[in-house]
Amino acid sequence: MAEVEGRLSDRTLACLPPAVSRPAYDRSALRTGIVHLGVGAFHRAHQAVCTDEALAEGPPDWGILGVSLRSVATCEALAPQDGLYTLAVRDAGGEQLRVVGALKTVLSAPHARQNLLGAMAAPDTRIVGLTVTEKGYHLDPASRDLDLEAPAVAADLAGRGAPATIYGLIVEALRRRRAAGLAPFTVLSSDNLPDNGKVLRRAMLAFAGARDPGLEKWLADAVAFPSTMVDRITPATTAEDRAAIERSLGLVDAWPVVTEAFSQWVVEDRFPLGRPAWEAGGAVFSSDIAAWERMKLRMLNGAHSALAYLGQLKGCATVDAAVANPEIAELVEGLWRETAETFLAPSDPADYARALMARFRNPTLCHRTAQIAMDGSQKLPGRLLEPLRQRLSTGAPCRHLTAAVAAWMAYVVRQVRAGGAEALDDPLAHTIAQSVLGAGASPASLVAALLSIEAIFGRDLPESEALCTGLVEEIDRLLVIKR
Ligand code: CS2
Repeated sequence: MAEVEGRLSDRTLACLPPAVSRPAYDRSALRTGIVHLGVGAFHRAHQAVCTDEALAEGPPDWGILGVSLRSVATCEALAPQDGLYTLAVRDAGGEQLRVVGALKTVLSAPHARQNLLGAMAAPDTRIVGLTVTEKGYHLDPASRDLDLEAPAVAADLAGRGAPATIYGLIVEALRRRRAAGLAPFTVLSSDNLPDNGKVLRRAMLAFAGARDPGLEKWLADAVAFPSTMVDRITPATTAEDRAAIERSLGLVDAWPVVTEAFSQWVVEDRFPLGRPAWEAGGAVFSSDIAAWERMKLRMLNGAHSALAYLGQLKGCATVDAAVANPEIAELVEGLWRETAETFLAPSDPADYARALMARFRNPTLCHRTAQIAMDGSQKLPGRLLEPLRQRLSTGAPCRHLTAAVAAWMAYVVRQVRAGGAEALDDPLAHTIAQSVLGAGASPASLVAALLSIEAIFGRDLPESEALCTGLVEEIDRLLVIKR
């Protein structure tokens, strides 16, 4: 096969095949209005695309400075491409390619902390966005309070070295703005946390208060933390995706993003310094984010976690393969029936469930169950344990929610027995592994040991006899599954 020559960049945009859409605005006029922390695939498939649409219709003030908080890989891939990358939208109808231009610059925080802080404190910057995944918030998963003792948070608080966490960076940038007489930027979380804006505000105030009570007061009075619900299924890009996209482009793109056609963004409209006209990209502004967010987090993400763990146990590597398995499909449908009764739905949950199943069946995404299975300790509480708690408190049946939690338990037991803590990709891997290895072999002792991890299950759930009995029955069955 012929080698692709040349690389995607401002200079080569004109060489793209006509079927590939490209930025419909003058990129050389872009100014940085948004600094976005966590420039992974999800941000590039979602908010950056909405911003691209807004830039095509509005002023050039909302270019994005995309920041990798830990790795250098995204920056090394995108900097030579002037921040350009391809979005491949795939469904049964085929694939549509589009080059997105909203990222004006990309940088890697570990190598450019002072530049980053300078950009966050610059007058043009009006929004600091975040997609750093649940663990990037360093919360106690059960209480959702900031863990001031998490090593990275404690290091930032003690001022050891340049700030590295979202708290250290944002609070330092806000301190500089206050000292310079500048209004604060809006802090916009787009992660899958219940009440993401409120929770981030509480954690940020706790951090600022531990550092400087005067700054905490300013933050409390002046900084807006709108809540959001974000949705677009975006699997990690594979080497095969990259090679196929390069062949279609006729140019090298070191880090394209693959996603589905569906995209949804519901945002609370609180941006004191203004915002892009994201409506152009389909964003909806609402004062009631909670209803949207509960439905999405408990139905889409809850089902995702359930099918990922059961899928892993049954040897289903991708989401579409998992939902093709009758037992997994039954679990997902049952979970939806139980969970749909735990929130006030903004639209008909049965329609929402049907649309979700169609999205999960998308055969072109190859969304890996192993990717979704990561970080279970951070994901379970909002997705599965909150609806479970609600139903337990009213005595409502919880068979499917219980089975989903049991699938997580059986999955971690299997991983730990095979490879210890290293076999788990989770910030609480060591705690989970200790519980599993310290428990006896019986299902009852495994359930008791895992349920006693307070950071995940709180103090109340282990006390529910109905839950413990249900979990023991399920685990007993799941642990004998042979792949
Ligand atoms: C998934 C999400 O990996 C996961 O935990 O459940 O990333 C999911 O694909 C997105 O939230 C969809 O909007």
